[in-house]
Amino acid sequence: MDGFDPVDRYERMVEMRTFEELVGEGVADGSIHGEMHLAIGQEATAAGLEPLVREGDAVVSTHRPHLHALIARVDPVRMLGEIFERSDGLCGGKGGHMHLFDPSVDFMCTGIVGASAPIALGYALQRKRARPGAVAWAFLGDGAVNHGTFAEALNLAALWSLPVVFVVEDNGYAISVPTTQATAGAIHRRGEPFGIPGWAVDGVDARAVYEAGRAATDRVRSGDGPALVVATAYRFRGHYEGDIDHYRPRRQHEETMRERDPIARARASLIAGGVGADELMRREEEARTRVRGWVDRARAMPWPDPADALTGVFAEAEA
Ligand SMILES: Cc1ncc(C[n+]2csc(CCOP(=O)(O)OP(=O)(O)O)c2C)c(N)n1
Repeated sequence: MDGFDPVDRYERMVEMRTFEELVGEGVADGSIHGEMHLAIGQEATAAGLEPLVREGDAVVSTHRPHLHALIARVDPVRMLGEIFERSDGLCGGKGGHMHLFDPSVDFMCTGIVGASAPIALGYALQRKRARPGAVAWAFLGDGAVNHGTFAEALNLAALWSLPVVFVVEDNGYAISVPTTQATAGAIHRRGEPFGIPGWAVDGVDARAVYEAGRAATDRVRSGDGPALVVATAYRFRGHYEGDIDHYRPRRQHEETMRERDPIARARASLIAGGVGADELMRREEEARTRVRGWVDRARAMPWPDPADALTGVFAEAEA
């Protein structure tokens, strides 16, 4: 898909939010175990970049990976199968939501904060050598930019002129620590000493994200080296499902969610631009129905066989 179609992007954001909400329901009803990190509030970054992600690219994500996996064209049903711990999930139900791995589209994620950047360099090096024009996308949170790995990755990516797009999603917090209390300077300028240009963009505005992403990918795909995009948004849910979230005063939190809701914002702008409310409602309903169908199919997948517990894991090699 090329170009930016605002109604289509709106529908995709509704799909993304529904995906995250239904996964949240799976946590609440006890179907999903372990820590769960949702990206509700951050949809415009993924949806804005999606038209720029091409077949042959690689995408490396974080502990908050679902929307990145969707734009990397990971099969949503197999992803949900993994999240719901089923044997037909991407990794046989053994990885769970933070360990999604799909070699068929070169998507992976990692729960190690700061690791996505150096890992993406490997994918980028392979692309530079064997797939000109393809890029590796490295997604990071604001918390990750203060890890040494980020500076190391910027340095090597610039030195080797690797085709990598670093995308930092600044959602305001690293767990309970506000970005403002942990991070000096402007994140999008972190690449400057290495000659890497950066774009700072409102991550609640899908079109703005698309425009910045297009400028960044134009550079990277033409072989001029890496680029950095920093998208600022607001994390609606706690750091993980169940986080008591004592660090965000309730009234301020509610207000910020109202102001920084990418879906409400896109809807208002579409209506102001003359798109009919009926058309949007139809699109919303279609998106929700589609995601409910994915979740139903994933929940209907079989459970892993206990006899297979040791296959495909390190214990197998040790046995
Ligand atoms: C190397 C490492 N240190 C600490 C943690 C624990 N941890 C998990 S998520 C997280 C915060 C990450 O914040 P950020 O990068 O801003 O991403 P966000 O959760 O906001 O999406 C931390 C400290 C970890 N997983 N890995």
